[in-house]
Amino acid sequence: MECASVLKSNSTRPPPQEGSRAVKLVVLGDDGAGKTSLVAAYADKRFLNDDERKDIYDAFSVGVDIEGKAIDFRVNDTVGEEGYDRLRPLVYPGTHVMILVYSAGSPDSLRNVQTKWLPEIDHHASIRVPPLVLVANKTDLRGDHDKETLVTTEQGKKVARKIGAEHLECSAKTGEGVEAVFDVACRLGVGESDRPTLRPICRGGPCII
Ligand SMILES: Nc1nc2c(ncn2[C@@H]2O[C@H](COP(=O)(O)OP(=O)(O)OP(=O)(O)O)[C@@H](O)[C@H]2O)c(=O)[nH]1
Ligand SMILES: [Mg+2]
Repeated sequence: MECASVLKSNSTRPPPQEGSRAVKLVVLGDDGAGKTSLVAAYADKRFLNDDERKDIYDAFSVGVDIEGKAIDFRVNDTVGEEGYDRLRPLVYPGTHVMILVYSAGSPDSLRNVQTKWLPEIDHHASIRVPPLVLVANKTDLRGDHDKETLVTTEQGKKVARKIGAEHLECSAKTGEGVEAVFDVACRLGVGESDRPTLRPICRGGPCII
């Protein structure tokens, strides 16, 4: 499952320049956390309605400039549903950075970061674990006072520290924070794509080389 090199025609993002360095991003996390909405908010700068939120964003490339370096930023959306547990890892090989999304309105989705997503990443990454950006999406829900089950920034940061990830917050709905999420991810990915040798896993326990 390699990344397609085209973006939807109505995208506001430029296509990658020929010969630019490829940085592969995989976006994963619970079913309904808002991965596809987040990817679309980045690609097209708008919030998708229910009819549009199909799998049209599963893989695309955009041209990004990071400190004067032209990057072919390959964004891969995934499906969180359990039924895709065997199919999803097919996209992992060659990943330079991962965005792990949870919903600020779902404590379960944050819990699953450690119980489901980290084990899955570790299992399939072999000894090369890419840098992770843990992202709280749907922060707009914090303004909804009828919503009782919210995740605080502190709770998210605590998990991020435990798993050795960057922590960022955004709302695909309002667009707030979306640009920063992908900017940080791309920069981490560029660093990883520069890395000539394998990196040890050092998540809490002893380093394995
Ligand atoms: N309030 C709010 N709702 C959001 C936001 N992002 C996504 N949603 C809603 O959350 C639901 C799930 O969004 P998706 O983008 O389909 O979630 P997903 O993570 O791609 O789900 P799967 O593809 O099934 O794994 C939809 O009803 C979206 O409209 C957000 O930032 N704020
Ligand atoms: Mg989706």
